[in-house]
Amino acid sequence: MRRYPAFDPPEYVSWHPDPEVQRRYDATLRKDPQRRAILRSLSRDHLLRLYAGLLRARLHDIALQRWVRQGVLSKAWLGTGEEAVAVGNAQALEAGDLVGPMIRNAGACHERGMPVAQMLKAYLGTRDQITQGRDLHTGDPERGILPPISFVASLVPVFAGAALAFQLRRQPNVALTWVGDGASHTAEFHEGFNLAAVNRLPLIVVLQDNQVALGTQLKAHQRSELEDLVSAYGAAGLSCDGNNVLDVFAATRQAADLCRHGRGPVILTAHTFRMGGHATHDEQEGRSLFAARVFAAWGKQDPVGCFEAWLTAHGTGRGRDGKILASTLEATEAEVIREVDAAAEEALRSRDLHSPRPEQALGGVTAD
Ligand SMILES: Cc1ncc(C[n+]2csc(CCOP(=O)(O)OP(=O)(O)O)c2C)c(N)n1
Ligand SMILES: [Mg+2]
Repeated sequence: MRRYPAFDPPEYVSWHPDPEVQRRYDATLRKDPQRRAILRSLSRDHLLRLYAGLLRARLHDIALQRWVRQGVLSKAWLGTGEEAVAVGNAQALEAGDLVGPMIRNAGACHERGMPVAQMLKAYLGTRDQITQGRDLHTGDPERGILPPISFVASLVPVFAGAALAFQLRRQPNVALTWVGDGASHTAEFHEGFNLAAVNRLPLIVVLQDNQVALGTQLKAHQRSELEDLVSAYGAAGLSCDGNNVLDVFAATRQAADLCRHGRGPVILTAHTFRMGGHATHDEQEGRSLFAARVFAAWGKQDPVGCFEAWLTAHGTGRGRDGKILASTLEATEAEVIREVDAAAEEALRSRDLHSPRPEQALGGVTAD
């Protein structure tokens, strides 16, 4: 992909594939026979959809960063470096499944069908979107995307409830939400997940381990392996490489399959890394938490770059026709750039035309 020196983490600016990292990327995809079978069934179009999803997530964040730099926004919470988690999870689900993305999982919103413009309008607080200017947390219930509130893990009990509804109605759907490594210590996570475990509900909680919670490193808030957590609940646990969109996709399909066969809930741990600050305001502090070599190592695992390199080397794996040419990826990228640019323009127009009026703050606060 094109790189953006003014906005990208420095490790991404002159990114090129590292042979050892790419070897491990491919080896991860060969490890589990069930995941291999899931991935073999993916068409060329599907692979390109995953690629477009990663780009959309990266460019959505770059649009936000640009606005922060220009003073349009005061700050933004980014998913840079973690795109493969939300995108791989979201694209692996079926119609009728429900997602509840936290703010770092913006990729799940657009990959479940929400126009990028709607997402950007939520950030700008315009009237013509779901929160009508009250909150930047966003979603679209009609598309099966429940907007979160800012309290981390508070969607876990809500999603246990949604999963219970699926079970009672004998609907073959799953409810999927995300918690960070830090949020896995909250009471709401425990209460919600325990309820789901006892009732074998079709709930997937993706434990997005980006190694840090605000300014606290994982090792300062977690003694055991995150994967050990699930044994306390007697539930199923899976883990995946959170920088490898195909591994995330296949693991999510496995988790959903368990849930659809009455063997949920599942904690799916995805290991990844926050390539910056908690938000744009503490970029430097975020960087000072880890040695430069840690950023360098994760930088080589850029989820977009690694997938791109894998696609051009392997594609569908079905002979010459399966290979995906760099020119095809470039054409996909050009389309996504146009889409996100147009979305940003539309959102800015809305800011001018549809700012909320002060008296509107009092309406629509409670349900009638
Ligand atoms: C219940 C609750 N406690 C504290 C906060 C303040 N807070 C916002 S994000 C955050 C850190 C979350 O870390 P993690 O769960 O690892 O998610 P990440 O930000 O790394 O994606 C905290 C403590 C909050 N939003 N909700
Ligand atoms: Mg975290």
